[in-house]
Amino acid sequence: MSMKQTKVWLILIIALSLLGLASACSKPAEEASNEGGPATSGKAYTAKGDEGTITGTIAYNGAAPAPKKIDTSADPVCGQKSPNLTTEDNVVTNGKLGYAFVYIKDGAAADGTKIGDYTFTAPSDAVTLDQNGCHYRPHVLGAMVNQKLNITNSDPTQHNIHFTPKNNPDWNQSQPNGAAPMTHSFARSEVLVPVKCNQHPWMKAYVGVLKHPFFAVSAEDGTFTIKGVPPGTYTVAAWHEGGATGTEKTMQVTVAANGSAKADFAFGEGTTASTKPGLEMMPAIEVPVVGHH
Ligand SMILES: [Cu+2]
Repeated sequence: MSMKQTKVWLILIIALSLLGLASACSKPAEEASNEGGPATSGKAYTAKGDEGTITGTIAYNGAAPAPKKIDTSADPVCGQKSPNLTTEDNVVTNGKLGYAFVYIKDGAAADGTKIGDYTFTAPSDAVTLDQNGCHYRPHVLGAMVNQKLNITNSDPTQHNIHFTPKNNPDWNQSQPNGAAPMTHSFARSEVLVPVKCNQHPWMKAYVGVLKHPFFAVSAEDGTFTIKGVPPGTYTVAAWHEGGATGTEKTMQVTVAANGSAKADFAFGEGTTASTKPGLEMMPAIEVPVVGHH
């Protein structure tokens, strides 16, 4: 083989192995699921008028860990405005759990189209996350991918809002007292994005971000309603914070045309997580909260 031929062969071999590497490294196609993917692919869903609802109640069995009083002495403004601030990770009233995030996790409409294969347009109305009394209001909220999140500071002190997502970029902004509202949005779905305040370490909130509008947060009496659901069979998930990543439970429901399906969940004593927990980090372990006074 001449020098020139060897060179050609070498270049060919290098080019071929690079090609092989490139295909091995390229990411697998985006799965048509509700979590993780961008909101672009799929066919637009148009309401047919036969949509139904999913309603339910979130129970908390047994004695829930009592809310703990928060020591806000690090910022006198907080102590003055919210002298009786307590933790909100277990808001239980008469055995019913508030601030559980409920959503359609998977499933398909009656015609077989997977819910993740549809695209839904985010509402033009923003959802608001208010920093008020040195805690977030609401404590848990839902938003669609690319829906505007309005962040307000209603306190006479500075806050620092810090989203710590896994599927979306980190976002960390100071908001002095009297500052104009800020807006943010998430380009990818994520259940759920933790929110914290770098100024007041006790401040915690969670934002559930989905590609579709089928989610709700349980009210103080544990109830929730998800409206406008295309008839079909779905996996509904309920997430409750606690431990490192929270606990998620799922169940199957079928929504008939113009029908209403029930999805009642229970957390607490004698219940086990039925699937991977939210935030997709830890095995499904319920971590007991200890040390309440
Ligand atoms: Cu703060």
